[in-house]
Amino acid sequence: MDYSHIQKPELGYPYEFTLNELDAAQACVEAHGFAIVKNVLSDELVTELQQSVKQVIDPDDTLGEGNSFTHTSFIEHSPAMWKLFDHEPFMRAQRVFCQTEELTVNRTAAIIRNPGSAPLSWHSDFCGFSDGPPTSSGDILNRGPWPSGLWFYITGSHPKHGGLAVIEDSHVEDWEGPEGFQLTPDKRSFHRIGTEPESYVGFDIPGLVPLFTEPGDEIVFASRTYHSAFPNRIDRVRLSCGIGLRPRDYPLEAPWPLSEKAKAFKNGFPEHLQPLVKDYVGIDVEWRGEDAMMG
Ligand SMILES: O=C(O)CCC(=O)C(=O)O
Ligand SMILES: [Fe+2]
Repeated sequence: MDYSHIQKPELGYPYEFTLNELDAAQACVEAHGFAIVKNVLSDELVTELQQSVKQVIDPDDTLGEGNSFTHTSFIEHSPAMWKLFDHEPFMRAQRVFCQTEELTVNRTAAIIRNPGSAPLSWHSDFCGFSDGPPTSSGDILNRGPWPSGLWFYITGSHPKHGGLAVIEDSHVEDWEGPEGFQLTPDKRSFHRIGTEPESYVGFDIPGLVPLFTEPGDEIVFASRTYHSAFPNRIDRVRLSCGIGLRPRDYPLEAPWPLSEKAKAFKNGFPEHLQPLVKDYVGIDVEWRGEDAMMG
């Protein structure tokens, strides 16, 4: 399927904002579950991040056509990403979106989607739909009210280029799925009514908003917002990266030990930025809670 015909939608409300309109952007995230902030990164930072994502994930360009890779602790490997914390426009925006002055790094990622790569299935990153004990790293890191999406699509977000799509108004607690669909039993995705309860892949959904951004723009979405990515159908690699932040005073304990790499990252972080990583717990994507083992 080719998605190059999809046009940027006119919604009944503004959802693109400048750095001088951060409160309005946050109001849009609260009302509709997402917003775009234009020109958060300088061209220089965009170029450095593009180079860093390639260098960390696929330095020899061997990932191969049609393939994707997600790095789940990117900041531990990318000094280029550290520069964002000294970029005041970025910090100012994150304080608004996390609704606090005191932030800590929660989790970070970088993704390469090569030409020919497949669409992503629809999902919410939120892992707090059930109250049980944690079973995976997401259950620890994605259970709070902070934004799940604080992303930079540093080669741009477009439907033909593996861009992001969200479902407007899907961020609220009692959301039941798009019209004609129902949530999967774990509520992390949805499927067409009358079909198997498997995460849906496709872009024919009521409420879908394809996001169009330039490389320096930030895409913000709320904790529960359902989202997906289009396939990359152009001859250019899609690169993205993001820093998830959370309020520093939110109690969060990780059951996994801090890896050597995470320790080195924290120790090597500049002195004046140490408060931002003091409570960083790293991530162990292999970690499984006891319930997961029994189940
Ligand atoms: O690849 C994308 O554009 C989105 C990635 C995503 O939603 C995720 O990693 O949870
Ligand atoms: Fe996601």
